[in-house]
Amino acid sequence: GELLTGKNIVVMGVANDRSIAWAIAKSLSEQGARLAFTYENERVESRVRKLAETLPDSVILPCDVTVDADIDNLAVELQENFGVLHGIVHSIAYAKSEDLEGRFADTSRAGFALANDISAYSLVAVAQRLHTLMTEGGSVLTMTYMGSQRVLRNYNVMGVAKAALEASVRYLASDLGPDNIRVNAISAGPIRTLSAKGISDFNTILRIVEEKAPLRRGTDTAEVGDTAMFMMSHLSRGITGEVIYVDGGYHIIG
Ligand code: 0WD
Repeated sequence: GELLTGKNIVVMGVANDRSIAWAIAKSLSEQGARLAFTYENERVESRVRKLAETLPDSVILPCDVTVDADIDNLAVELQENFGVLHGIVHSIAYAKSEDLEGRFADTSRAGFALANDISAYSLVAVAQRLHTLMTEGGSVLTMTYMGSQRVLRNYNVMGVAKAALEASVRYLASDLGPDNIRVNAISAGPIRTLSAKGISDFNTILRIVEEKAPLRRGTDTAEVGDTAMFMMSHLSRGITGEVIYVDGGYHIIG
Protein backbone atom coordinates (compact mmCIF):
# COMPACT_ATOMS: atom_id res chain seq x y z
CA GLY A 1 0.00 0.00 0.00
CA GLU A 2 1.02 3.60 -0.37
CA LEU A 3 1.41 5.56 2.85
CA LEU A 4 1.74 9.03 1.32
CA THR A 5 -0.90 9.07 -1.41
CA GLY A 6 -2.46 12.54 -1.63
CA LYS A 7 0.36 14.16 0.36
CA ASN A 8 2.21 17.19 -0.98
CA ILE A 9 5.74 17.53 0.36
CA VAL A 10 8.49 20.07 -0.31
CA VAL A 11 12.05 18.71 -0.24
CA MET A 12 14.83 21.28 0.33
CA GLY A 13 18.52 20.45 -0.01
CA VAL A 14 19.05 18.15 -2.97
CA ALA A 15 22.49 19.01 -4.36
CA ASN A 16 23.19 15.79 -6.26
CA ASP A 17 22.25 12.09 -6.31
CA ARG A 18 24.29 11.46 -3.15
CA SER A 19 22.37 14.04 -1.13
CA ILE A 20 20.42 12.73 1.84
CA ALA A 21 17.48 14.81 0.55
CA TRP A 22 17.50 12.81 -2.68
CA ALA A 23 17.29 9.47 -0.85
CA ILE A 24 14.44 10.91 1.21
CA ALA A 25 12.67 12.06 -1.97
CA LYS A 26 12.89 8.58 -3.46
CA SER A 27 11.41 6.98 -0.32
CA LEU A 28 8.59 9.55 -0.26
CA SER A 29 7.84 9.15 -3.96
CA GLU A 30 7.69 5.35 -3.66
CA GLN A 31 4.85 5.83 -1.19
CA GLY A 32 2.90 8.06 -3.55
CA ALA A 33 3.84 11.54 -2.31
CA ARG A 34 3.76 14.47 -4.73
CA LEU A 35 7.03 16.40 -4.39
CA ALA A 36 8.32 19.91 -4.87
CA PHE A 37 12.10 20.34 -4.90
CA THR A 38 13.90 23.56 -4.10
CA TYR A 39 17.37 24.45 -5.30
CA GLU A 40 19.76 27.03 -3.94
CA ASN A 41 21.06 28.58 -7.18
CA GLU A 42 21.71 28.09 -10.91
CA ARG A 43 24.82 26.06 -10.11
CA VAL A 44 22.67 23.15 -8.92
CA GLU A 45 19.45 23.83 -10.83
CA SER A 46 20.06 21.55 -13.83
CA ARG A 47 21.23 18.69 -11.63
CA VAL A 48 18.18 18.97 -9.39
CA ARG A 49 15.91 19.27 -12.44
CA LYS A 50 17.34 16.09 -14.00
CA LEU A 51 16.80 14.16 -10.77
CA ALA A 52 13.31 15.57 -10.17
CA GLU A 53 12.24 14.62 -13.69
CA THR A 54 12.82 10.94 -12.87
CA LEU A 55 9.97 11.10 -10.34
CA PRO A 56 6.33 11.43 -11.42
CA ASP A 57 4.57 14.78 -11.19
CA SER A 58 7.30 16.74 -9.37
CA VAL A 59 7.79 20.50 -9.31
CA ILE A 60 11.08 22.39 -9.01
CA LEU A 61 11.37 25.84 -7.45
CA PRO A 62 14.24 28.20 -6.53
CA CYS A 63 14.94 29.02 -2.88
CA ASP A 64 18.10 30.33 -1.26
CA VAL A 65 17.19 30.06 2.42
CA THR A 66 19.31 33.09 3.35
CA VAL A 67 16.90 35.29 1.35
CA ASP A 68 13.50 35.98 2.97
CA ALA A 69 11.96 37.00 -0.36
CA ASP A 70 12.90 33.57 -1.81
CA ILE A 71 11.01 31.82 0.98
CA ASP A 72 8.03 34.18 0.56
CA ASN A 73 8.02 33.30 -3.15
CA LEU A 74 8.26 29.61 -2.34
CA ALA A 75 5.13 29.90 -0.19
CA VAL A 76 3.26 31.54 -3.09
CA GLU A 77 4.46 28.93 -5.59
CA LEU A 78 3.57 26.01 -3.33
CA GLN A 79 0.13 27.50 -2.72
CA GLU A 80 -0.39 27.74 -6.50
CA ASN A 81 1.00 24.29 -7.30
CA PHE A 82 -0.31 22.30 -4.35
CA GLY A 83 -2.92 24.30 -2.49
CA VAL A 84 -2.47 22.29 0.69
CA LEU A 85 1.01 21.34 1.94
CA HIS A 86 1.52 18.27 4.15
CA GLY A 87 5.25 18.03 4.64
CA ILE A 88 8.54 19.94 4.69
CA VAL A 89 11.90 18.18 4.46
CA HIS A 90 14.72 20.55 5.39
CA SER A 91 18.12 19.01 4.56
CA ILE A 92 20.32 22.08 4.39
CA ALA A 93 23.49 23.12 6.18
CA TYR A 94 26.57 25.20 5.49
CA ALA A 95 29.70 26.48 7.21
CA LYS A 96 32.88 27.94 5.79
CA SER A 97 35.55 25.26 5.42
CA GLU A 98 37.98 27.32 7.56
CA ASP A 99 35.47 26.95 10.42
CA LEU A 100 35.42 23.15 10.10
CA GLU A 101 38.99 22.54 11.21
CA GLY A 102 41.35 23.50 13.98
CA ARG A 103 40.01 25.10 17.15
CA PHE A 104 36.36 26.04 17.62
CA ALA A 105 37.70 28.82 19.82
CA ASP A 106 38.98 30.53 16.66
CA THR A 107 35.55 30.80 15.00
CA SER A 108 34.92 34.29 13.59
CA ARG A 109 31.74 36.28 14.27
CA ALA A 110 30.85 36.14 10.57
CA GLY A 111 31.51 32.40 10.32
CA PHE A 112 29.40 31.70 13.39
CA ALA A 113 26.54 33.85 12.06
CA LEU A 114 26.63 32.27 8.59
CA ALA A 115 26.64 28.68 9.85
CA ASN A 116 23.76 29.38 12.23
CA ASP A 117 21.79 31.35 9.63
CA ILE A 118 21.88 28.65 6.94
CA SER A 119 21.94 25.58 9.16
CA ALA A 120 19.56 26.53 12.00
CA TYR A 121 17.59 29.75 11.43
CA SER A 122 16.55 28.62 7.94
CA LEU A 123 14.32 25.96 9.50
CA VAL A 124 12.53 28.66 11.50
CA ALA A 125 12.26 30.97 8.48
CA VAL A 126 10.78 28.19 6.35
CA ALA A 127 8.38 26.83 8.98
CA GLN A 128 7.23 30.38 9.73
CA ARG A 129 6.18 31.02 6.12
CA LEU A 130 4.96 27.58 5.05
CA HIS A 131 3.02 26.31 8.06
CA THR A 132 -0.06 28.30 7.05
CA LEU A 133 -0.30 26.06 3.96
CA MET A 134 -0.55 23.01 6.24
CA THR A 135 -4.27 23.31 6.79
CA GLU A 136 -4.73 19.54 7.13
CA GLY A 137 -1.92 19.17 9.67
CA GLY A 138 1.63 18.39 8.67
CA SER A 139 5.11 17.08 9.34
CA VAL A 140 8.30 19.14 9.31
CA LEU A 141 11.60 17.25 9.31
CA THR A 142 15.20 18.45 9.47
CA MET A 143 18.58 16.73 9.43
CA THR A 144 21.03 16.92 12.32
CA TYR A 145 24.22 15.26 13.58
CA MET A 146 25.57 14.05 16.93
CA GLY A 147 28.13 16.86 16.95
CA SER A 148 25.30 18.92 18.50
CA GLN A 149 25.56 16.88 21.70
CA ARG A 150 29.25 16.03 21.92
CA VAL A 151 32.47 17.64 20.91
CA LEU A 152 33.59 15.95 17.69
CA ARG A 153 36.89 16.94 16.20
CA ASN A 154 36.57 19.49 13.33
CA TYR A 155 32.76 19.64 13.48
CA ASN A 156 33.16 22.84 15.51
CA VAL A 157 30.74 25.64 14.56
CA MET A 158 28.45 23.15 12.83
CA GLY A 159 27.99 21.34 16.15
CA VAL A 160 26.84 24.60 17.71
CA ALA A 161 24.50 25.26 14.76
CA LYS A 162 23.05 21.74 15.06
CA ALA A 163 22.42 22.31 18.78
CA ALA A 164 20.49 25.47 17.85
CA LEU A 165 18.66 23.50 15.16
CA GLU A 166 17.62 20.75 17.61
CA ALA A 167 16.39 23.31 20.16
CA SER A 168 14.51 25.08 17.35
CA VAL A 169 12.81 21.76 16.56
CA ARG A 170 11.48 21.63 20.14
CA TYR A 171 10.26 25.24 20.23
CA LEU A 172 8.66 24.95 16.78
CA ALA A 173 7.01 21.67 17.82
CA SER A 174 5.52 23.43 20.82
CA ASP A 175 4.22 26.37 18.77
CA LEU A 176 2.84 24.39 15.84
CA GLY A 177 1.54 21.32 17.69
CA PRO A 178 -1.90 22.88 18.35
CA ASP A 179 -2.34 23.04 14.54
CA ASN A 180 -1.46 19.35 14.29
CA ILE A 181 1.90 20.14 12.73
CA ARG A 182 4.73 17.96 14.00
CA VAL A 183 8.39 19.02 13.93
CA ASN A 184 11.23 16.51 14.26
CA ALA A 185 14.84 15.86 13.33
CA ILE A 186 16.73 12.81 12.13
CA SER A 187 20.26 12.55 13.48
CA ALA A 188 22.07 10.54 10.82
CA GLY A 189 25.37 8.76 11.14
CA PRO A 190 28.17 10.04 8.89
CA ILE A 191 27.46 9.62 5.17
CA ARG A 192 29.79 10.46 2.28
CA THR A 193 28.03 13.38 0.53
CA LEU A 194 29.13 16.70 -0.93
CA SER A 195 28.78 18.35 2.50
CA ALA A 196 30.84 15.62 4.16
CA LYS A 197 33.71 16.63 1.85
CA GLY A 198 34.07 19.73 4.01
CA ILE A 199 34.84 17.67 7.13
CA SER A 200 38.49 16.75 7.50
CA ASP A 201 39.31 13.19 8.59
CA PHE A 202 35.96 11.92 7.30
CA ASN A 203 37.45 8.51 6.39
CA THR A 204 38.70 8.03 9.92
CA ILE A 205 35.25 8.87 11.29
CA LEU A 206 33.63 6.30 8.97
CA ARG A 207 36.11 3.61 9.99
CA ILE A 208 35.48 4.18 13.69
CA VAL A 209 31.71 3.97 13.15
CA GLU A 210 32.05 0.67 11.25
CA GLU A 211 34.12 -0.70 14.11
CA LYS A 212 32.07 0.54 17.10
CA ALA A 213 28.43 0.95 16.03
CA PRO A 214 26.16 -1.86 17.29
CA LEU A 215 25.22 -2.65 13.67
CA ARG A 216 28.94 -2.66 12.70
CA ARG A 217 28.43 -0.64 9.55
CA GLY A 218 28.02 2.90 8.32
CA THR A 219 24.73 4.64 7.67
CA ASP A 220 23.11 4.40 4.26
CA THR A 221 21.11 7.29 2.76
CA ALA A 222 18.32 4.83 1.91
CA GLU A 223 17.75 3.99 5.58
CA VAL A 224 17.57 7.70 6.39
CA GLY A 225 15.10 8.00 3.49
CA ASP A 226 12.86 5.30 4.91
CA THR A 227 12.85 6.83 8.40
CA ALA A 228 11.98 10.18 6.83
CA MET A 229 9.12 8.48 4.99
CA PHE A 230 7.83 7.15 8.33
CA MET A 231 8.16 10.64 9.84
CA MET A 232 6.12 12.14 6.97
CA SER A 233 3.43 9.48 7.31
CA HIS A 234 0.43 8.94 9.59
CA LEU A 235 2.40 6.12 11.26
CA SER A 236 4.48 8.66 13.23
CA ARG A 237 1.47 10.80 14.24
CA GLY A 238 2.32 10.66 17.96
CA ILE A 239 5.89 11.91 17.57
CA THR A 240 6.89 15.57 17.75
CA GLY A 241 9.80 17.64 19.05
CA GLU A 242 12.01 14.55 18.76
CA VAL A 243 15.50 13.78 17.48
CA ILE A 244 15.58 10.27 16.03
CA TYR A 245 18.99 8.69 15.54
CA VAL A 246 19.52 6.74 12.33
CA ASP A 247 23.15 5.82 12.92
CA GLY A 248 23.33 2.08 13.45
CA GLY A 249 23.24 2.79 17.18
CA TYR A 250 26.64 4.49 17.25
CA HIS A 251 25.53 7.26 19.62
CA ILE A 252 24.82 4.84 22.50
CA ILE A 253 28.40 3.58 22.59
CA GLY A 254 30.80 5.19 25.05
O1 0WD B 1 27.31 12.72 7.14
C1 0WD B 1 26.48 13.45 6.64
N1 0WD B 1 26.49 13.74 5.35
C2 0WD B 1 25.40 14.01 7.51
C3 0WD B 1 24.66 15.09 7.09
C4 0WD B 1 25.20 13.41 8.85
C5 0WD B 1 24.13 14.01 9.60
C6 0WD B 1 23.44 15.09 9.14
N2 0WD B 1 23.71 15.62 7.90
C7 0WD B 1 22.92 16.78 7.47
C8 0WD B 1 23.69 17.97 6.96
O2 0WD B 1 24.24 18.72 8.02
C9 0WD B 1 22.58 18.73 6.24
O3 0WD B 1 21.76 19.40 7.19
O4 0WD B 1 22.08 16.43 6.40
C10 0WD B 1 21.76 17.58 5.64
C11 0WD B 1 22.02 17.30 4.16
O5 0WD B 1 23.40 17.11 3.97
P1 0WD B 1 24.02 16.19 2.83
O6 0WD B 1 22.98 15.48 2.09
O7 0WD B 1 25.11 15.44 3.48
O8 0WD B 1 24.76 17.26 1.91
P2 0WD B 1 24.53 17.90 0.47
O9 0WD B 1 24.22 16.86 -0.52
O10 0WD B 1 25.73 18.77 0.21
O11 0WD B 1 23.27 18.84 0.67
C12 0WD B 1 23.26 19.99 1.47
C13 0WD B 1 22.76 21.14 0.62
C14 0WD B 1 23.76 22.01 -0.10
O12 0WD B 1 24.62 21.45 -0.85
P3 0WD B 1 26.05 22.23 -1.10
O13 0WD B 1 27.01 21.08 -0.97
O14 0WD B 1 25.90 22.80 -2.46
O15 0WD B 1 26.29 23.24 0.00
O16 0WD B 1 22.19 22.19 1.34
C15 0WD B 1 21.90 23.17 0.38
C16 0WD B 1 22.77 22.93 -0.81
O17 0WD B 1 22.05 22.38 -1.85
N3 0WD B 1 22.14 24.53 0.80
C17 0WD B 1 21.25 25.49 0.62
N4 0WD B 1 19.99 25.47 0.13
C18 0WD B 1 19.35 26.64 0.05
N5 0WD B 1 19.87 27.79 0.45
C19 0WD B 1 21.87 26.66 1.06
C20 0WD B 1 21.12 27.85 0.95
N6 0WD B 1 21.61 29.03 1.33
N7 0WD B 1 23.11 26.36 1.49
C21 0WD B 1 23.27 25.06 1.34
